[in-house]
Amino acid sequence: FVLDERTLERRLGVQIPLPRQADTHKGTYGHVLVAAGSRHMSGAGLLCAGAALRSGCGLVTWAVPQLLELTLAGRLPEAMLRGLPDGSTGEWRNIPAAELAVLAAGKQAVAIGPGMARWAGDSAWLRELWDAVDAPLVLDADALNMLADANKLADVPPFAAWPRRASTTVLTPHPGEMARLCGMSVRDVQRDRIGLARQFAVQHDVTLVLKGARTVVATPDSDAYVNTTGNPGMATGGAGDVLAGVIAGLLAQGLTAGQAAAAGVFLHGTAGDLAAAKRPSPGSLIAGDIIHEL
Ligand code: NPW
Ligand code: AMP
Ligand code: MG
Repeated sequence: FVLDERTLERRLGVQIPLPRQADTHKGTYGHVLVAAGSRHMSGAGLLCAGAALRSGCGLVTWAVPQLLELTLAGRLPEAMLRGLPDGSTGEWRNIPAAELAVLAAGKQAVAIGPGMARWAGDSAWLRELWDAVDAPLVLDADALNMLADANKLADVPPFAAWPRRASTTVLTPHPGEMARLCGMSVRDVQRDRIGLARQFAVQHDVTLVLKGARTVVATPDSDAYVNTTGNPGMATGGAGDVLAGVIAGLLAQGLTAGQAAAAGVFLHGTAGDLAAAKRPSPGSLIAGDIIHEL
């Protein structure tokens, strides 16, 4: 399906902008947990949590390695900041998965991965959260690398053997991450984007967002949507971190995984188009501009 406003409304039942009733409060719109950012990539967390806030959810808690907490305090005042014990490294590798699982309890959506970095044994860390988190889950960037690494490590079952989650899961790979997940080259990923995305979504029972120009959203029931919005100005660091936050923000408001992924991709591209139109050239667009336009 061509992913435009008409498809969103008629096929997916999503009205843009999302309706907001008068007699509601922040609890009505859901609480997102963002686990993103580390010592050298705190910006990825800032962008992801900031985008979740702009997507209309009621509350955002942003979890970071404890070393970063004081530096980041006040950078995103609308989000609640939680530093997790990191052995004073500023890295996620020392934070027990159980610490994050405790924070995830009671949230309506959880986004994991942007700017998290990779470490040996990371797949077991993610597998613990895969089982422990009850809420809809968005996995991006380094969380996707952890899934890919599961196919190589001896002490964790390959991703295909992981149990089905009770709730929904959205994966948001760019072609490089998709190549790692599928054990193939970027060229092969790009050869049949729709076919590969659909096959992966069905096989793994996830909603798969294969990013890039004309992002493909594939659902576990084998539907595929090709986005019509976005522009090459969005080929800039952090644009994907923003998308992960948008999708989590929409999930927290009660949209299904298919609705949230499709609407998130469409709105993220629309915001990118509005941002590009305001610049003298698309090349001067930066990821934070996309958040402003949301
Ligand atoms: P090539 O060689 O460039 O053509 P990585 P990353 C390929 C964080 N960030 N079409 C690409 O190919 C992220 O959240 C933090 C085709 C290359 O092989 C992650 O945690 C920021 N190929 C971490 O950095 C801002 C494509 O994928 C590989 C493609 C690493 O993420 C930046 C590169 O991917 C960043 O968001 C496409 N459309 N897109 C911050 N401010 O804190 C990518 N590739 O190795 O996964 O590196 O995406 O930069
Ligand atoms: P990431 O590589 O994770 O930072 O994600 C980049 C984001 O920007 C994704 O949502 C892409 O779909 C989008 N993007 C990157 N390049 C383009 C492009 N040439 N046209 C449209 N969207 C793009
Ligand atoms: Mg990315």
